[in-house]
Amino acid sequence: MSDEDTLRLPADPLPDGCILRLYSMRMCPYAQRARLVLSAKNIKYDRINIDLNNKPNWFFDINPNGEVPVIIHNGQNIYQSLICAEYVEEAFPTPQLYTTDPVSRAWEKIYYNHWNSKGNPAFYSLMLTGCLDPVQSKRLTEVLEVMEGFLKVSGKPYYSGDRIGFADYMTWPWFERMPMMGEITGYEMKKEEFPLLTAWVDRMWKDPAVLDCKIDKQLFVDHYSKYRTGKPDFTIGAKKSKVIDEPLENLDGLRDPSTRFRKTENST
Ligand SMILES: N[C@@H](CCC(=O)N[C@@H](CS)C(=O)NCC(=O)O)C(=O)O
Repeated sequence: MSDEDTLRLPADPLPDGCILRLYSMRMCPYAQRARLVLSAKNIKYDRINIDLNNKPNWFFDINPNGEVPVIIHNGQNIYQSLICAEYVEEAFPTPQLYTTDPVSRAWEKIYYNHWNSKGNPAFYSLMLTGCLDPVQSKRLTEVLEVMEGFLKVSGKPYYSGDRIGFADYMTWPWFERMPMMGEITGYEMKKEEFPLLTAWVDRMWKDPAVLDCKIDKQLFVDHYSKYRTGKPDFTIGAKKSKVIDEPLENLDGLRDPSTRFRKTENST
């Protein structure tokens, strides 16, 4: 079992050199947003993969939605991927990933918000059909056309301008999953239709943070094939499937707000 599959509590000491703790899940694109920003800033952190089919009760104390990513930094919990990523950007300002000019920064937000509000739902709706459903394919294509248009109008190589930055990292995880989408549904983001987006994807693949956070394509196919049948395996990629060593009842202390971030007597 790899260390990132050992369930450690929010208040447990960080491993040597780590600045914060990230609760994640290997295949999660939202957690990948946080990972990308942390990697781009060279921040050493303690990553812990949560088996979302077996969440310990205390996990709801650090995120009442029961979702990853969650960051624990200086005893504080931060959740929601965009908020986590912005938090990292603000708490660790160098290298700066957002553009400084207010207009450019506003447009970075417009770009990734478009993907977030329109692209994500279209992406998942098509993936869940498991085929080249014409309605859902068209829906995704329309979002990609807007994303292509953004690059065309700006004339820049990245959503963050002349260099890779915040908006690129917030959008990237779903584009990394496009080949998986092809395997599962037959959908293709064709170079002829999306030349600028295709060039952006090629450029993104050269970035060290993108490479650092890369997930094996076959793992994606295996994960989303199960996911779409309603039986996801959130421990996929772990060296063994049972990732929680400790009886769950020993981990319940943090349910009580007065013991928040403190270990129970039973926990190790
Ligand atoms: N809006 C949230 C979405 C996060 C999310 O949906 N994460 C998924 C994993 S990819 C999750 O934790 N799901 C909880 C579950 O399946 O029980 C964010 O941006 O952080």
